[in-house]
Amino acid sequence: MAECLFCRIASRELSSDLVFEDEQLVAIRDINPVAPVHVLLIPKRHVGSLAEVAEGDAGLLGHLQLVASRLARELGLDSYRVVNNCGAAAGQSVFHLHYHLLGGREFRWPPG
Ligand code: DGP
Repeated sequence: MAECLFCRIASRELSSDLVFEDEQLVAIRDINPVAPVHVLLIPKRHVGSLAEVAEGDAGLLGHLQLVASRLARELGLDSYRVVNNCGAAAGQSVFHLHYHLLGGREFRWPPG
């Protein structure tokens, strides 16, 4: 989607602090980090949110978690959190599916 911020970042039209890229996704540093490590995993194909995925997206969703696990290991994290905010009331502010990989500090449960 031409006007979607994360589509423009994923296509490299807009610059970002890129951590990883493959044919399906980019991983970038969050512009407003809430932990010492705060990476966003963003699929290149536009999907608005987790509420919009279909059966055919199972491979992409699995790949996102596999890359999150691999990046966490490469970034030296042994404890970390992988978060998806789905919908405005849950904190989603960019309506292009993404996962937050957060680490480098302690996290409380339940989240606020
Ligand atoms: P969420 O609120 O779950 O939709 O997460 C969106 C995240 O995206 C939020 O942590 C801030 C981050 N973000 C917003 N705009 C930009 C940007 O232009 N560049 C980067 N790197 N991150 C952004």
